Amino acid sequence: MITVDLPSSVPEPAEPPVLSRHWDDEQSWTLPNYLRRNGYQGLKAALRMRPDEVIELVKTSGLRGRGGAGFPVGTKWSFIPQDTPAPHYLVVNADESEPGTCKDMPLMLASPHMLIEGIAIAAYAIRARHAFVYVRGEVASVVRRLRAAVAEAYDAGLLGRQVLGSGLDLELVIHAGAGAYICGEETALLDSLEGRRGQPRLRPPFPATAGLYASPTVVNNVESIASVPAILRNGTDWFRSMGTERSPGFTLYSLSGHVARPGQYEAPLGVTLRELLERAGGIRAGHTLKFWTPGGSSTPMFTAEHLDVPLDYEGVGEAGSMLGTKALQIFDDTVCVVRAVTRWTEFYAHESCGKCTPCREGTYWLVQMMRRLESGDASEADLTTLVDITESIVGKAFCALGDAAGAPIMSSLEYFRDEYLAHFPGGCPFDPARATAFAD
Ligand code: L3W
Repeated sequence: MITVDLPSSVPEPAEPPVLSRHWDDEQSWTLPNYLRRNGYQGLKAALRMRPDEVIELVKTSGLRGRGGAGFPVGTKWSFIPQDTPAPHYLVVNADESEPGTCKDMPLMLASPHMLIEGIAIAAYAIRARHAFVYVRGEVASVVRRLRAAVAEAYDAGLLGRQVLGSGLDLELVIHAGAGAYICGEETALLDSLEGRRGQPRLRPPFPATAGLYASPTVVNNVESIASVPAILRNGTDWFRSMGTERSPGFTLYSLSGHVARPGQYEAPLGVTLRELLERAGGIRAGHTLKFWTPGGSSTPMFTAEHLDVPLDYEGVGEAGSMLGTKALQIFDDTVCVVRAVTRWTEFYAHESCGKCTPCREGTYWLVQMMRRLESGDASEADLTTLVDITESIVGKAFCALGDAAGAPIMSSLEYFRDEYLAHFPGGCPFDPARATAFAD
């Protein structure tokens, strides 16, 4: 084993990009290249502090979870009880599968050591000796990249016994899932990691008190953990100088669909879609924005009226949606909203784990109704039935998947009820054969 000699640090600008600054560098993922970019300096700083001081620092930074809920990261770490004999675990949720979300995978491909460094800091803070990264099973290239980086880190003394010569012992396992959306739900993920079929557990108890193997467990998203090293290196004022008061810092937004340059855009929290679209070259030529999602299909949709809503947990929340995973799916005027919502609904029905009746049966019926509405073989009364079914799922399902299935339906009805009505009789007005049916 060699123990790595950390080079002295280089100054860092107080503006994004932070997470994605080096994505385009040649071989950005190797340990020597990461070390040249202040790599593992955050861990070195953390190891000079007491674990509770690290938790306090992350709390003060205001970093909020980047996986969908925006829960404060330091607060979650502070929930881990310190007085139990049970081992503590850290689990990174890398099961990114929310429709439109494509930020964690490129982050892990380009900067796997940023994640590993964040894991070592978080494990030190919560006194965990074992950590797991639960990666979506389909992305074999990411699994290979992570495993190679973990091997480099062990060889360099950045994982294993006495990390960087300190008292921290840490084993890290990269675990590939089997491609189920439900395993992105933290308790289903834990069941799957334990070798069972991935289905959500009743909460409480939350994982912080009874998680993996019924032991205190922190489950954090990839981007949340990868944001921690820069906070340790640069301090909480630096982090708080970006973003907004209650949603500080920088984050990765995934832009997909009808934009000129789709991709990942790192920006401070509180940026607007209008600003992001300027960077992404705007809506594709000759078309206008019709509707978009702020955080994947699980969040209620927005329209062109919402171009200036600040994309932070407050702004989006006040406008009636959720920031979610910050997956901005952009749809222009050529898209039939009923068709888009039908596809999303089919996704939720397919991915329902079947554990609870409202979601298992309800999403099946939603698909039947949406297909009927799309085909035009329906009447206005069917819209009432659609709402009835949706309301019997939302808030009554075992986990957030049921609520998610209802979000695009209810929000599309709010903004585009006329477009639903224009489908019957006869079918989709966007069908070229009926192109004049919805001309205005
Ligand atoms: C201890 C308490 N811990 C809350 C913890 C809890 C969790 C975190 C947030 O859903 C959302 C969902 C998706 N004691 C606690 C506590 N915690 N109270 O805080 O909890 P919660 O319940 O607010 O959210 P959640 O269940 O983690 C996440 C939305 O994100 N989403 C993302 C979907 C992504 C996937 C995927 O990629 N596969 O599913 C998009 O919008 O709908 O609403 O850690 O333990 N008193």
